[in-house]
Amino acid sequence: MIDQDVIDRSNAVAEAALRADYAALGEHLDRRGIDIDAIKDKVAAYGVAIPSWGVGTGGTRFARFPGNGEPRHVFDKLDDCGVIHRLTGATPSVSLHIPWDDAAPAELNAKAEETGLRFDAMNSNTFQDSGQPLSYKYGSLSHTDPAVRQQAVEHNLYCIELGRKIGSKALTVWVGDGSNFPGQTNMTRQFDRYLGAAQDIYAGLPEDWRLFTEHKMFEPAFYSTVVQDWGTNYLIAKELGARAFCLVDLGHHAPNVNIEMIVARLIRFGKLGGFHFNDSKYGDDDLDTGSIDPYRLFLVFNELVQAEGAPDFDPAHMLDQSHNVTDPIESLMSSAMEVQRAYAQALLVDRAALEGFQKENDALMATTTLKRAFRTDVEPILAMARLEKRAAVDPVGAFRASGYRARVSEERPAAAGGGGGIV
Ligand SMILES: [Mn+2]
Repeated sequence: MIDQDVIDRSNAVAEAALRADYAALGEHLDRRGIDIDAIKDKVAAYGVAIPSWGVGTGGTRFARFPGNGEPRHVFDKLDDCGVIHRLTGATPSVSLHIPWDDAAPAELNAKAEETGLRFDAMNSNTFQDSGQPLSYKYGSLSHTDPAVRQQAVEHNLYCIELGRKIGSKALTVWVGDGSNFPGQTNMTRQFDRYLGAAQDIYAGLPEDWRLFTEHKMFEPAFYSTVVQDWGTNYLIAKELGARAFCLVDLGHHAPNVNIEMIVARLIRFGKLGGFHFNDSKYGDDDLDTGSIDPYRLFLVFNELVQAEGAPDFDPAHMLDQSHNVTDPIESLMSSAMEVQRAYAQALLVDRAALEGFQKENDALMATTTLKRAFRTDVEPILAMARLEKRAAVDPVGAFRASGYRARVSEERPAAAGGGGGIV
C-alpha cells in the first residue's frame, strides 16, 4: 500500500525542525503549567472513524465528477482507509454502510487485518432502493405500509447480524423519511410509525451494542423530516431505552444553531451517542471538518473534554463528509488531523481558571481563557504523535510522494460520472 521507506524518508527531512518546534512549545506550555508529553499521549491515543463511503468522490444533486482510481468495492475502500491510517495514525476504524459494503464477514475480517483496521458503527441504508422487493420512495421506518416498515426493520437487523460477525458494537440509523408538501403526511402518526419500527430494531440489539439515531433538518424530504432535530432525536432515544443514543452530525442543523450547547444538553442527560464530523457554510454541505469554522469544532471538543471521565461517557467519533473537488484520501487525512487539533486545543483549556471566571461573571476573561487555548498552535504535538508511531509528519506530502493514487488508478477502471452520489 504505502512503503514505510517513503514515510521514513519524508519524516527524516522534517524531523529536526519538528523536534525544535516541539521543544519550544513544550517550554511555552510548561510556563502555563501544562505537560506537553501528557497532551501528546492523549492525542496519540485518540482515533476517529472513517466512513467507507468517504473514500469515493461525492457529488451533488446536479453532478458528480469522479476522481482517478476510485474504489470499486468495499475491499478497495478498506485499502484506501488503511492508507489514511498508516499516514496519520489517527483513524483506526471504518464505518460500513449496508448494502453498499455488503460482503462475507470472513472476507471483511481478513481485509481488516491486512489493512490494520477494525470496524466501527454499522450504518443501515433505507433511504434508497437497491433491489429490495418494496420501494422506499415514500419512506422506510415510518412508511404507511406495514410491509415496507417490516422490510426496513429486517434490513437493520441484518446490519446488526453482519456487524456482530465483524466486531462492530453499534448501529447508526438515519432515515430520509418525511414529506415534501404540507398535508402530505400526518406528522403525528408518521412519528408513531417510526417509533414502532425503531422499537422493533431496538428489541434486536445485542446487550453490548448501542443504537445511534441521527437527526437531520431536511433533505431528501424538503417540507418535513421525521427525525429533524436533536429534540425529536432525544425523544426517540428516551422512548427506546438505555442503549439508545443521539448522534450529532455537525451539518444537520439550521444555520447558526449552537451545536456545542446541544452537545452539552445531551451529555447532561446521558444521551450523547456520537458524532459525524464535517463542516458547512450554508446547509448540509458536507465540507471538510474544520475547513469553515474551526472554532465551533473546538467549542464542541471543549464540552467533550469537560465531560471526560463521567460514567458511561464514551461517544463515538466519525467523519462524515463528501469530497467533490479534492482527493478523498487527502481530505480525510486533513480532517482527521483537524479533529485531533480541536481535541488537543480543548485539552489546553485552563479549566480551574475558567470556572473561577464563570463564578465571578467575568465574561471577558472567561472567553479569553477559551481563546488562549484555541490560539495555541498545537501542530508540533500532532506531528510528534505521528512521528512516534512512524506515521507521516506530513501525511499529504508523503501520500503524494508515494504515488499511491497513480498506482490504484491503473488497477481501478475510471468510474462513470452522472448525478447524485451524495450521502
Ligand atoms: Mn451523517
